[in-house]
Amino acid sequence: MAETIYILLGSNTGNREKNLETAIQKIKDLPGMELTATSAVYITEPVSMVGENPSFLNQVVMAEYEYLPNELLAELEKIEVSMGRIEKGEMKPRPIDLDILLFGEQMIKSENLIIPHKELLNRAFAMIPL
Ligand code: PH2
Ligand code: MG
Ligand code: MG
Repeated sequence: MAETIYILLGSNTGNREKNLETAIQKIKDLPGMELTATSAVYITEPVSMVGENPSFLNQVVMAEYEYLPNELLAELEKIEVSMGRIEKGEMKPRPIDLDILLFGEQMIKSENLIIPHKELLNRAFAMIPL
């Protein structure tokens, strides 16, 4: 049975609008994924990042997804890498960051995945588009 999921997109290097569009297209093309809604695009101040950081564009997409949280995580990481993400650290500028905010009503705490996203309630750049 498909689950309703929400993914936060964030981009703060390169052509940020285009990065969001490209990432959304790649999300749409994933097996088992049916995109159902996209939020507005928000220009946001970088939060808890070090040094000079350009502002972010943030957006949330809603979808129906047929497979498992870990499979989604692996697919999103592949998209990040295909779009030029080098470092996984939180603090570096990135062409695209894809974070799973919610996965149905599931609560997950594994080594590589925490759902709901652990900072969700602290981050206006996620909560408002959500
Ligand atoms: N993501 C972060 C840290 N800080 N700030 C904004 N405005 N938008 C983000 O997406 C963001 C951030 C970690 O992934
Ligand atoms: Mg993030
Ligand atoms: Mg991330």
